[in-house]
Amino acid sequence: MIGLAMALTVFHSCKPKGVQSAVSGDSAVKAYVPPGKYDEFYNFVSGGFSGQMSVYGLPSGRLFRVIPVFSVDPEKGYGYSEESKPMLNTSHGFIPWDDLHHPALSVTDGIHDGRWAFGNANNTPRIARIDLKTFRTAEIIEIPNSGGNHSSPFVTENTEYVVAGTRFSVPMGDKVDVPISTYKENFRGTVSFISVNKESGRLGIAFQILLPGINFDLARAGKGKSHGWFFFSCYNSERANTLLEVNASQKDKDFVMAVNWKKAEEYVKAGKGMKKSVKYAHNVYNESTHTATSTIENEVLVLDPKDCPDMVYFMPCPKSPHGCDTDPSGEYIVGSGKLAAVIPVFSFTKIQEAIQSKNFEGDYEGIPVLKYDAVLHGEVKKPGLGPLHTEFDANGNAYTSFFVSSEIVKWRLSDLQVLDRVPTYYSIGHLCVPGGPTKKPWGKYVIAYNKITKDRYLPTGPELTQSAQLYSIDGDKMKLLLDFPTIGEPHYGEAIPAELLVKNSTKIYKLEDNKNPYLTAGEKNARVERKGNEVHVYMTSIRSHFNPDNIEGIKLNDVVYFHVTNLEQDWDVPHGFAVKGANNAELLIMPGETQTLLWRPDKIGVHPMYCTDFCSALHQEMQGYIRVSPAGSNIPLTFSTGKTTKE
Ligand code: K7E
Ligand code: CUA
Repeated sequence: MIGLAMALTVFHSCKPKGVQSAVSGDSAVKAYVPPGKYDEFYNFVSGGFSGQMSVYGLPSGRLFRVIPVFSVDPEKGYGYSEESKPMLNTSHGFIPWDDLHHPALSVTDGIHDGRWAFGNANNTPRIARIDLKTFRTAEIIEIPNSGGNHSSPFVTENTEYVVAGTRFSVPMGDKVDVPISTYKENFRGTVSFISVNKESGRLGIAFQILLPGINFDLARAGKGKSHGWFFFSCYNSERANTLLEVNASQKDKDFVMAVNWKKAEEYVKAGKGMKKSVKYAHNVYNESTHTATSTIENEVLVLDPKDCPDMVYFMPCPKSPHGCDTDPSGEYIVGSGKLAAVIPVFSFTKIQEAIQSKNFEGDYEGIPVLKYDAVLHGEVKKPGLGPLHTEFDANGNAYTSFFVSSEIVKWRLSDLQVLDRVPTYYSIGHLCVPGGPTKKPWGKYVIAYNKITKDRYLPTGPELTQSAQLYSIDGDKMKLLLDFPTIGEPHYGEAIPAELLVKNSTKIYKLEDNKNPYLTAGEKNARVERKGNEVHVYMTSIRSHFNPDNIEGIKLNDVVYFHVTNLEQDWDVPHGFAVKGANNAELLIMPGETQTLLWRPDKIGVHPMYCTDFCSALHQEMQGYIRVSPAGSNIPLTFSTGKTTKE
């Protein structure tokens, strides 16, 4: 008896007070995907300061893949293989990390088309394009004249452009070495429109718009009737350069900025753009050579609203705006002031009328400011505290996240009535309705990406897992179904029906299409070549051996390149490659692919190498040796596989 009572006490005291599971009835069933069954949606979620993007199944919350984007990933050799290193090149040189906040999925006619995902690098401004056939990063473009690419990478209705709005305004051009106290005079902001090639997806900076020195936070493209427009939230219209928590919260209202990008295109055509000399890296991964190249570009086209009337307008928005979201019809633009007590909803029709009748309250640094009341559809009253982001379903409802009051609030776009609210555990940032930012929301769920985990999971030292929560929205009331942990900080996610991706998923790279210059086309071509102190090992891997697997005649101070071609042509049979003492990472080589590891042997002796990915019953036998001799030695360069040991 006593033993049992003790056990119970201990059990209870393990679980901190205040934890609520709040699930009921059929919730478990709704989130349960039986073993061997597929999820209904892919959820692409940013990794925040992990610099990666992760892919989960919904409704199960199961983690499928971590896609390295802006950060090196030794698990996959990304940023470690010679072929992938150029992906992380920038105008500052090789950068192994960044902070990815927002995934955006490509759309055609405003509907998910399953072709690409984009992600933003917040710290060293860049945009990445991920190929959804391979779930790999295919391209990264750096954004010049930017100081923190937060307002990014949102897409237009046909993925004509992805945008990049600078979070920090910075001095630019010839006058960059200036006192910080000259902020108002010398600091400027930009928003960039990055074109996306319809067939190849290839990115290019089409133009930038030069703006006053405010901070751009988030953005959404117009769609439907507002196609051709882009909306950006801005804060720090005070243009403070220190202690922004106080100094950038002085004014009652900041802005949502409306950009007529069709008009901007006309100005570009008419030659209104100024060519500015800049420096930025453009990195592209070539699917047939399996190799990335990095090019440094030197010029960008800049439009100044002074020379381009009717292109940019400001709308007052209370107070320190964060999210800025357009509804599926394109009529409503929802602002979210972090410190505001209401949610302002703007009407695109009214914006157009106000522009026509020049219903301005004045200008801000030469850019017309529309009258708040003239462009307002209405305000959602007493919705909650600290509204951040809004997503939509297909039935005219909006779902807004509230950081401070830690909840999701459902409200109706037409009459702005609050319909339902559910708590989140805890302090939600972004939220995601599958298809929520598109013209055709798939609905069914809303996912909360939380900022604070606190007592939801078993403790893991000072830092707890990051966390997301899944709610059903198919009834009148939102219902919590599931908590699931995430990798990195899950700022935002987009979800897409699995069927849109499954049929296009790459299974192997065809060997006959492999144009890597270091390809070893079949075992008979395996060889080792010396060029001065460079040694090139042309190696193959197939279950379950390397060719060659015995190499001699390598010398100290040699620079050795292992070019490993995986000869397999079956789905899901990668081979790995690692050599003792290599101070980078493994290679993980997909079927039909060639990847290269650079090794600078620093010790005399015989160095083991092996396959790192369990590939067959005889995976553990997939190994070999490399003999390293002194620099002046005359051991000849030899290589073999299957030569028997001398008795
Ligand atoms: Cu709200 Cu960087 Cu989109 Cu995080 S941001 S929450
Ligand atoms: Cu190849 Cu293990």
